[in-house]
Amino acid sequence: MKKIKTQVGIIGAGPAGLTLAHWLKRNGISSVILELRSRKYIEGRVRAGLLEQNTVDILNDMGLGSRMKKEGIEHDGVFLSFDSERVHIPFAELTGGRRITIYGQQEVVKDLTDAWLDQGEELLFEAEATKIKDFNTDHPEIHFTHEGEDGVLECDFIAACDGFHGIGRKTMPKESYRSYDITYPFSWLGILANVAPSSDELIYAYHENGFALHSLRSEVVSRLYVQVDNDESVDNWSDDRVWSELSTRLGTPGFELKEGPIFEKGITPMRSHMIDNLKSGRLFLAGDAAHIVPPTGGKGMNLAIADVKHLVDGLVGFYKNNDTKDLDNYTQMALRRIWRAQDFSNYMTQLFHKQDEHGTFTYKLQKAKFDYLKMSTASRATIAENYVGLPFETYEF
Ligand code: FAS
Ligand code: PHB
Repeated sequence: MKKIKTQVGIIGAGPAGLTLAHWLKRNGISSVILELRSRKYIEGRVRAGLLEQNTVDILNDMGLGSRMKKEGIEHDGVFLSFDSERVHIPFAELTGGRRITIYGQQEVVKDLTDAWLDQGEELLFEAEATKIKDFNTDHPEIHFTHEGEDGVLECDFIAACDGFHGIGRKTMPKESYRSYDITYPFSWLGILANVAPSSDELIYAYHENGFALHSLRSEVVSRLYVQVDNDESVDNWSDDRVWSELSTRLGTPGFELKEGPIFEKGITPMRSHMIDNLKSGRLFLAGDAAHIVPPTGGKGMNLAIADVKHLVDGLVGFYKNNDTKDLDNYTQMALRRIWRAQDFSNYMTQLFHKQDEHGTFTYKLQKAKFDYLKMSTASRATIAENYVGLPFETYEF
C-alpha cells in the first residue's frame, strides 16, 4: 500500500487542479496531484481556448504566462452576427482596457504541468482516486490506485478538481446541496483546421440554419463550431458539408471564409449544470466538478481557475493565520461568480442558437435582443464586461 502525506490532496490535473497546486506552492503550502489519465492524454485534450483578463493576470502573476505571452493572441473585441447582420463589441474600449486572449486549454495544461514537474513536485499520472474518506475530520484521505497498487494520500484538505465525471461531487452528502440543470436541445460540432483564420476577432453568428462560431488557435490554425442536433454523428458531416454550412452561417457582405484541411472534429453536448454547495467538511470542489456552463460564453476554463482564487484565499488564511473565515465563505464567494457566468453563458446560448422557426415569437425575441445591441452602448458594455470577465473585487459586495 503506497502511503503519501501532504497538506492539500488534489484530484485532477485540469486547469483547476494545476493552478491550485502552483498557487498553494507560492504560499508555501504543499500538495500532491492525482490524475486519472496519462500526461500525453491531458496535454492533447482539445477543449477551451478563450482566456478572460483575470485568468491571464493570474497565470502571469504566478510566473507561468511566458509562452502564453509569446503564442497567445490578444483580442480587443468580438463580432456578433444575426441573420448575416453584424455588430462589433469593442470590449477593451468599453471596459477600460480589459480584453481576452486566445490560447488553447491544452497549452495552459502543458505549461502548468511542465512547470510543476520541473520544480520536482509530485503529480501521479494514471492514478485514479477511488474513494474520499474522513473529510469530516482534520485528517481526510484519498484512496487511489496507481501502477496496479492501492495507495492512500493523507492530507489536511481535499480539493476535488476532477471535472463533471469525477468522484468529488459524488462524495458530497446529497442533502448538503441543491443541483440545477438545463440540457440544451442542440450540441456543437467543433473542428480544428490548418488554415489561417478568416477574421482577426471571433465571430458568433445566429443563422436560420443554426449557430456558428469562428475562433482560432494561431495564425495558421482555425477553430470553428456549428450547431447540430443532439443525436448527430460526425460521420454525417463531411468536410465539404462543414465548410459550406460555416460559410453560409457566418456569411455577411465582404466576408469570405477560408477553407483548409480539417484535422480534428468532435461533438460536445451543451448543458448548464451546477450545485449550490462547494464544501463539505474538509472536502472542496472547484471547476467542472461543481459547475458546467455551455461554451457559448467561453467561461468553462476561466470559472475553474477563478474558483481556485477563492480556495487559495481560504487555505492561506487557515495555514498563515489559523483563520477559517474565507474557507467557510468559499461557497458563498464562488457562487456569486458562478451564477454570473451561468447567466451570461445562458444568455449568449439563447441569443445565438436556432431554437424555433423563423418568424416565431422565440425568434422575434432573439432578434429584439440583437437589435438592442445595435441601438444601446449600455447593452454592448454589458456584453463586454461579462465576456472579458468582471474583476474579482466586483464580487465583494
Ligand atoms: P477538467 O475536466 O479539465 O479536469 C479534471 C481532471 O480530473 C481530468 O484531467 C480528469 O482526467 C481528472 N479526473 C477525473 N476523475 C478522476 C479521478 N477519479 N481520479 C483522478 N483524476 C480524475 N470551455 C470553453 O470555454 N470553451 C470550449 O470550447 C470548451 N470546450 C469543451 C469541450 C469539452 C469536450 C469539454 C468536456 C469541456 C469544454 N469546455 C469548454 C469546458 C472546459 O474548458 C472545462 O470548463 C474545464 O476543462 C474545467 O477544468 P477543470 O475543472 O480543471 O476540469
Ligand atoms: C474556442 O476558441 O474554443 C472558443 C472560443 C469561444 C467560445 C467557445 C470556444 O465561446
